[in-house]
Amino acid sequence: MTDTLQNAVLAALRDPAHRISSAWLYDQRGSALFEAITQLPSYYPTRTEIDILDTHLPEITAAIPGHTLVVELGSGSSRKTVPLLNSLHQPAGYVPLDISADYLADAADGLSAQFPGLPVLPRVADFTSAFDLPADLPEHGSRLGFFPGSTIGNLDTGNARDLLRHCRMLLGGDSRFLVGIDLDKSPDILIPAYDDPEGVTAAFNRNLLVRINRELGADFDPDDFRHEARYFEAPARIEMHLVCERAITIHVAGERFELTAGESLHTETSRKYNIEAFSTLAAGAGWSVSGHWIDARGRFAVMLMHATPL
Ligand code: AVI
Repeated sequence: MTDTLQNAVLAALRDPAHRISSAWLYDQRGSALFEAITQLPSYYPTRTEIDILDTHLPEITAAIPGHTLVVELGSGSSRKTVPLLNSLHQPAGYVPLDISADYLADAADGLSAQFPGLPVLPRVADFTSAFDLPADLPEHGSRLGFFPGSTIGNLDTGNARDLLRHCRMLLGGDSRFLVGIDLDKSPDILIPAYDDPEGVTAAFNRNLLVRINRELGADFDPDDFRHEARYFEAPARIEMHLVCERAITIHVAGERFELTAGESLHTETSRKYNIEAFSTLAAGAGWSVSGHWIDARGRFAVMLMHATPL
């Protein structure tokens, strides 16, 4: 991820692909809009993953040793973390990692209140570059990485492999990794999930434009862009774009850019895996799949992996 919004926007506008990391979608309003997306009837991933965990957690956690330290990437919603911690046998501690210090502090406080006596050790981390675990963790004992939500799908293949490998190194030889992935499916289901009739995903995407005007003093009209969700087959993915409705000029940070009608900013990729493709990716990063659980409609999978020698 580029270090500042200004550098990311300038790099995206200079490059003909106009691609910007989806991490910039998540300011305070963007995070609230994403929360609203997870409640939409057409956005199936969140509730499908929760259903899978609700149904299968006893079976999943039976394969995980007691006294394991849980490291969650994304310090997620307690709707997923609480049942996991409840289902594990005497977890040794909980380490939530998140890019937002505020969100992290709230998540950590909430968890501490619900699990008195459980060591909770939050840590700010950006998954698009190398990150560390807190220094004062117990040296011994097994570790469980938890990366729900199919957020791994927002990384391109190389970055996803790097992240899996980095987690393998941080978590160590006696570790497991529980990862949620969204499965490839018909565009008839995927497109409405990323372009809902209520317009919440459109607002989430266009919030980036509002941000650019507000934070970088740019002067264009966000209404000149429309939200578009595009499905591609190989590799299977949804791309979110902000498409220019007419030719416009953007002034930002002392530079001037001309965009023609139909040109778009590519703001997010959301990979849709199948079990085999994800297992192969993970195998190249030191993880072997020991089990996977899929909902009855075959939409989403929770993958349990164990560390293999690097
Ligand atoms: C966070 N991430 C897994 C979401 C996804 O489905 O790729 C982000 C999102 N973008 C639009 N809707 C949801």
